[in-house]
Amino acid sequence: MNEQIEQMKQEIILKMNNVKSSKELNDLRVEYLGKKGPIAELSAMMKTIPVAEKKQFGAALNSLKTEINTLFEQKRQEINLDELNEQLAAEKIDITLDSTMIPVGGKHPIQMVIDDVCDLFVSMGYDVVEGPEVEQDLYNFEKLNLPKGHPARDTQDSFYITEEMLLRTQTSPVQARTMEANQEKSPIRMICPGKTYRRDNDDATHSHQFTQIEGLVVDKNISMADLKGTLEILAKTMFGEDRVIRFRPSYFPFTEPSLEVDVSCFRCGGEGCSLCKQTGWIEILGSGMVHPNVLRNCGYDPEVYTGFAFGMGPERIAMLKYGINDIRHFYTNDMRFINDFNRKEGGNA
Ligand code: 2U9
Repeated sequence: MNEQIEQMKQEIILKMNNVKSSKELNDLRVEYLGKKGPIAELSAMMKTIPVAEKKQFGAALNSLKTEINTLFEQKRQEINLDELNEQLAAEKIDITLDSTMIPVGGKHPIQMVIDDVCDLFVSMGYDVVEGPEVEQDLYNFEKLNLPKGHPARDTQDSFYITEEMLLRTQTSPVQARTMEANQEKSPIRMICPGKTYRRDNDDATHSHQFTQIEGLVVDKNISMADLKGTLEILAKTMFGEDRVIRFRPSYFPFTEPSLEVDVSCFRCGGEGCSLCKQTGWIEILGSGMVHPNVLRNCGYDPEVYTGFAFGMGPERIAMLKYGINDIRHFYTNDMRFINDFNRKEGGNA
């Protein structure tokens, strides 16, 4: 009987050596240790064993069971480890691979100009205010001293949506709304950047959609000296410390007097060159003292309050600063143009 037990043990060890997976090991366990397996059969034989041999047979059988269980447990641990290593190898991620370089956005040159101007005016205590691009005729024209039939409306050929609504032709309605909404009629210092729209045939110097930055100051005792000092700081900040400005008389319906502002040429310093068309001066802005009608239309008493306003086109400023010769470059998204402005490659790792 002991021989039979030893034989079975050797048989199990032999089969166990060929086992490759936990499933095969389980199958082998069921085969030998299951209810209908040979070990169960040996246990059942206990009944038939003569009493004198029972003790020794029982001990041999128990030792076989213990040994076999130990062998199965060892093999199970071995297989678990192998399987875990296989899984780890299969799921391994090679983090040494180069990351893909993807292009990341940079600032558009128009936004650079807008940000520079806003930063300057915020540093001087101005608020940056934005407003609707779909605007009422009332705020785009009427309140700004441009009643229906006014000839200056023709110079701002507009995209009307209905009789009363249009795409704003300037950012000035934002100032008109702000003045009107100011119940206390307290002083105003504001700067308004934004998109504007005029019916125009696009060419190198015209775009039906463009941007504006306008500024407005309203308070008691505001004079043209305040306007000149403010615009001098603007010109020096945008075009260099050595710049000086000059005023030329002009006409805008919303300002009186109205003034065009030139800056001394930042390329030749005023000597005369191709950029300034040999004049030494470059036009950069329109400005003026707020027209009394505009103050009144927006709820400010022109006998008590005065104000100055100015407006500029960021496209023109960017074209001058960065030597761009066609306004359409700003809007046609040619990557060769866009990449010239501060764009960087960035990784995604
Ligand atoms: C209010 C009162 C007055 C805004 C002003 C200009 C002069 C001006 C042009 C510059 C280039 C427009 O983009 S552009 O073509 N603008 O010359 N704008 S004064 O005056 C205001 C605005 C709002 C209530």
